[in-house]
Amino acid sequence: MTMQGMTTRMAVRMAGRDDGEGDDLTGIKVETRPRTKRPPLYKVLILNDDYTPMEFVVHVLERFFGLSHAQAFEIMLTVHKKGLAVVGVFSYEIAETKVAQVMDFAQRHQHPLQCTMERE
Ligand code: TYC
Repeated sequence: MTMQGMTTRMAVRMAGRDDGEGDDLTGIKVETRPRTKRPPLYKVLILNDDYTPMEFVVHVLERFFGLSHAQAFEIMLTVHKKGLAVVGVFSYEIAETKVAQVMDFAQRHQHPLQCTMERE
């Protein structure tokens, strides 16, 4: 092996190959590039139906999504006219909790209001 070849190999080994991997000279790969994927987000949707009172939906949106009365009324009307609307975007756990809270609250009041989540 030539000296030039040796020098190049050592340089490559010590500096890595610019592929995000290092080498600690033991031959064991060392992660140098942080691989941080952001967790997926989930849309929480409210669906229209013919029976749930408008005021009940407005109350649900204020209570569980922290919306003002005006914002809640606007979203309720969108659902009423278009069939559904996104009421918020959350992590999986938060979205799941909101859906469960709304479904439980609607059921306890004997309204058929539906709330679901969908990956963004
Ligand atoms: N369509 C219902 C009515 O006329 C009102 C309503 C709005 C129901 C939004 C559900 O998610 C909903 N009483």
